[in-house]
Amino acid sequence: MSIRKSVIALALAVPFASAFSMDLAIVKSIPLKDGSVIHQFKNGKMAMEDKYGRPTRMNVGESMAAADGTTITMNSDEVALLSSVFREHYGRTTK
Ligand SMILES: [Cu+2]
Repeated sequence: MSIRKSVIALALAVPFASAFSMDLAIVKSIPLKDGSVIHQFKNGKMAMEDKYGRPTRMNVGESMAAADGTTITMNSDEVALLSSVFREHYGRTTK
């Protein structure tokens, strides 16, 4: 495929991707001290990824220490949503 054709193909693919990911979009991923990561979705909700890269449960209201020293309070526990994101966007399956 020529470069020009590839660019056009990409331009056509993007609107579908963004329409799909409207609810699933992660706007922010914050690394924690213990190696896990908090993902914040576009709607403001959060989900945790453990240090092995798996979506993991956490209690709402629980505080976590971010790698940069700040404290973050869990406002929601969107494990299922994070699992979908991993499946759809990264091709990873979760156990
Ligand atoms: Cu958490």
